[in-house]
Amino acid sequence: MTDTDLMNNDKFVLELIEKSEKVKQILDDSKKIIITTHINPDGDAIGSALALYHFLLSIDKDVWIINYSETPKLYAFLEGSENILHFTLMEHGKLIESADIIFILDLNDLSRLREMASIIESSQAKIVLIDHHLEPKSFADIEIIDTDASSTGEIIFKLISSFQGNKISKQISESLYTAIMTDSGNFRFQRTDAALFRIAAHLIDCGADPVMLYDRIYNTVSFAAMALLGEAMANAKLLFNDRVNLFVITREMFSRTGAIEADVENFAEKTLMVDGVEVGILITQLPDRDELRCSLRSKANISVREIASKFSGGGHFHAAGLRIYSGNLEENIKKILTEVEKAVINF
Ligand SMILES: [Mn+2]
Repeated sequence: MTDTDLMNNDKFVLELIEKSEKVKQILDDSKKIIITTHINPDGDAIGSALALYHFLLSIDKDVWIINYSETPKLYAFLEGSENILHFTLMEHGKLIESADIIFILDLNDLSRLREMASIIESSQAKIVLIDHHLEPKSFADIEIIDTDASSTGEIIFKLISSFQGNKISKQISESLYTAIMTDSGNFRFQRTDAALFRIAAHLIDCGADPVMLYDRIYNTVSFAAMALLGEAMANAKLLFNDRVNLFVITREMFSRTGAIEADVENFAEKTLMVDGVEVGILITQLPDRDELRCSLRSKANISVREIASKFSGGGHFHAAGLRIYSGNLEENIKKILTEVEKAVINF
């Protein structure tokens, strides 16, 4: 299969070729490169960062991945994840300021970098943004954005292929497969199509092990996490003519089961498993601080991103999220349900 076969029928390709030419130009003059991604990184964020990291190392660059949040343990098996740095201003401020290029992955708003944002803004480095979220804010020197992509990993695959052809290393293949698998909900979400499977198949040809990767990501939860999911499901509520399914995870449920915040990662998808449900809501009261996290999922033509935006949240049409930092649980649930009800009634 040639490079273009994997990118065929894709209106994004021409744009990508042009942008990758620009990236190539700035790479030629650069040595110190930083890669970063959003707070609470998911599989797409970590997998994309690692794939780009391995690629840049292979072309002899000095590369650091510096993230505001720690890497979730779930992804610690990926090669190179042990080198991901957990940001502190003291340790990494100077390094970021003196970088030649900063790659920002899988986000469309600098606020998702928290305190790293202002240092990046004051850096002389060229900023390259690679992302697939809707309605990006413009802040980078080069922006490679494909809102039709399943994942940032899919875009990184195309970018790396445009540089060196699509023969890629096992490390990069595993990272990219993880990125694509997790952000497509294990090849179930809307943007899963034949083209995505062709990329996945190619990554398997290049050394990614789909059985092992599935097992590591989806089949390795703790007993406590399973118990928490059980409680969430046992207490789920169908609302608004059974079109909405609500999971609420309270602080008490965390302490009763012994589960931790990271265990909730894949719960949101399960809200949509019920026949007839169009919107799934997962509300999580974080165990250790005053913060309510809400993940929204939808089927059909309901934009949960629009609902999330009412609370300064964001994301994708069918998968979005928001956070609330004050008020009591019951009141906040009511506020969220009010907005969900409007969206469901209007549809
Ligand atoms: Mn993503």
